[in-house]
Amino acid sequence: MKMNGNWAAMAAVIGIIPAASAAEITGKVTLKGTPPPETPITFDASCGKLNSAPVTTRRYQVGEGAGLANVFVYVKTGLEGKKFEAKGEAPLLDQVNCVYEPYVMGVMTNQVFNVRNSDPVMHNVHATPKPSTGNKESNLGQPTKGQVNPRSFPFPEVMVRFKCDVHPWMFAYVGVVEHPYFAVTDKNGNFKLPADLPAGTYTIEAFHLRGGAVTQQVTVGATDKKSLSFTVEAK
Ligand SMILES: [Cu+2]
Repeated sequence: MKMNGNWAAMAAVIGIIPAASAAEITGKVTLKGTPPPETPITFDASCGKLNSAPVTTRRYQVGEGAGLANVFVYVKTGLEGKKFEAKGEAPLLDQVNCVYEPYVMGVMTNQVFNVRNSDPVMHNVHATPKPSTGNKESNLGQPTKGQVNPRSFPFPEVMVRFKCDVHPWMFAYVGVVEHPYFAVTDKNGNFKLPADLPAGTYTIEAFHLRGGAVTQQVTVGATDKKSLSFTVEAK
């Protein structure tokens, strides 16, 4: 039996070396009730050329099993006093065919994310944080296709609204928190928080722009895997 190369892996499996914290919280957000119908977007001439199919607002995007998309799920309390670094590539807030993509995303405080114009028309990226948070309003003209500008926010805020001053139908929302333990639900309402969550007791909030916030408490050990269900009511 070969020992050297596999020793660490074997030791971890049989529990000699403690595994790194790997609590994992996944789950699903479902919508209860019937949401109001979405509003068709009336584009101007230049944006209309980029959109051959009809586009609507994205207030309630509901998938399989009443799963609700674009819910920002994050650890609201339980990580106070701990310091975290943002990992991986800078997130991207794109503008594609005169619509922000994604509609909802998350970043850490002070994490640089990129804002891109992928369209052959001018956009004006206007961040409108709540003044009480300490985050600053900013206005950024992006006249050129392919233009990329970095942005960041120093203070937590769920959510910072972005609008476009050229196109009044364009909105996006960025959740800013002090740690990396957040996710946005996919088209079927599923989410998965990053898998290296420290053991602890947490308040998890599922925040939907229209339906509001739902919270629940969860306690996870270092290697626990827990699945949470949230229900948001249509308003
Ligand atoms: Cu625009």
